[in-house]
Amino acid sequence: MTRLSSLQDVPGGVATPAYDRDAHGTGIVHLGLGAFHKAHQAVYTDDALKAEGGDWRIVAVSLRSAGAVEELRPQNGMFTVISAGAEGTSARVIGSIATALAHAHGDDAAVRAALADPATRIVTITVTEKGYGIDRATGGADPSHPAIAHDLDHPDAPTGLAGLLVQALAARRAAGTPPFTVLSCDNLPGNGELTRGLILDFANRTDPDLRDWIASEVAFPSSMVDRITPAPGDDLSGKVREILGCEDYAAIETETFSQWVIEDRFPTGRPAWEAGGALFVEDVAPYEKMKLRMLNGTHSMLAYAGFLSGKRHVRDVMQDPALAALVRRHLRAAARTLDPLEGIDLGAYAEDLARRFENPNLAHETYQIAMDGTEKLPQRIFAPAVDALSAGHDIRPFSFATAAWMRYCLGHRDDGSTHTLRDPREDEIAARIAGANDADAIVVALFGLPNLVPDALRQEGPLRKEVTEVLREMLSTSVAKVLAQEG
Ligand code: CS2
Repeated sequence: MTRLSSLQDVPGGVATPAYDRDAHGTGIVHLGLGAFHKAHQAVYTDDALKAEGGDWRIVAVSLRSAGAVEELRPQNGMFTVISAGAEGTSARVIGSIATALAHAHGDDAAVRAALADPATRIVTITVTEKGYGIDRATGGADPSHPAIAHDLDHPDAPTGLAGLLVQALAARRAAGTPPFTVLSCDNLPGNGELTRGLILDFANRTDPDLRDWIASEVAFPSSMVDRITPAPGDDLSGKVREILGCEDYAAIETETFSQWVIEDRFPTGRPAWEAGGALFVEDVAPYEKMKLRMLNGTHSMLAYAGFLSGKRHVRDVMQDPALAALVRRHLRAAARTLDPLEGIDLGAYAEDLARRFENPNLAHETYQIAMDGTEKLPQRIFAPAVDALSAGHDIRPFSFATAAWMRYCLGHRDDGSTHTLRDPREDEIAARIAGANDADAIVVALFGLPNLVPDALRQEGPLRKEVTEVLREMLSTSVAKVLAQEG
């Protein structure tokens, strides 16, 4: 069977880029070429190119692995996005990626050139929470993060996000090239401001003048991104073959829903992303807080509770009445921690989220969401828990979610099956809980992880008490029993 490499290969029923790909130059370097970028920013950029044209195609960079690049290159950067909703699926071929580069596999000079190129006016980022290397206590760079440590030692041969951006900005400044705008698209609160703090601190450690130039010249707008995109499953290539009639090794599957809210601060211009439905606002913070606490917070809760009770996919969680009740309880509790947001009905938003989680045509693994808990829980669970506690609201849903994460940290389920945590702090977690034989000791061990749980939650008080109680119950009976009682 042939492989997707030109638009002539695509059958009539599948949408293709409605613009001449070769007529548009590049204007964006994307760092973190994964399924989410392909399902989100690449699609909005495809829409913008169709609506208004411009030299806004993407140089997509994978920082560590080569797989995504090897999949895209023989296909001339093209790939299929399958959108799966409860009503069925549709397919579309995306043409906005012009070039794919594997930084750690021989393309470092090409990446450096793309970042220095005056044509590059925006750098978008999806490196996941753990990719930044931010010290959450100071807001600066974390020197114990492997990429930060390496890049501080080798500023001329950077491997990570901060090192690459600072090197590129220094080169542009030296060449008299205006800087690019840096647009974080990861699920972090105030992602623009956080990235700015990281970059300024990193620059300051090598060149304080450069730090000041970045502080005054570079824009770091924040953005809220949303589209549930599972890691591609084994059955995807078969599905694509059926729809396209050819092979597409770079295809991805995502949900129909998509949202992007962006602060409109792009001094050197931007694509017409509004053509794809992006919303430009003055302040993204309330949207980001809503999405992180309601969608992502509930996702993390259901991932731990669901995975531990043998639910492979989010849709299976939603089929279980007790778990589905816990999902709705968590959505309500998270909503209560938010200020009203003009034009948004939080009750309707919660219902929409529950329906998206139910999507029968999307195979989103609970184990995927459970990954990197120490990077996710602070903004998803702990921050709203602090607010609920100080407002005197019900904190039970947050205590429950925290206990479920702790139970997950033990690395085995009630049926005896074991799992690796897939968390950047997994060794530290394992060392701390080794020998912790009961709920009290596990809570002491995990609440003691530096820079993780806010003091308001760690201290003796209602949340700590509830977390210990729920965990004790899970250990003395079973997760399934506790779910049935709690839901
Ligand atoms: C999920 C997110 O894996 C996770 O942690 O909660 O990737 C989630 O699917 C996206 O943020 C949805 O926009």
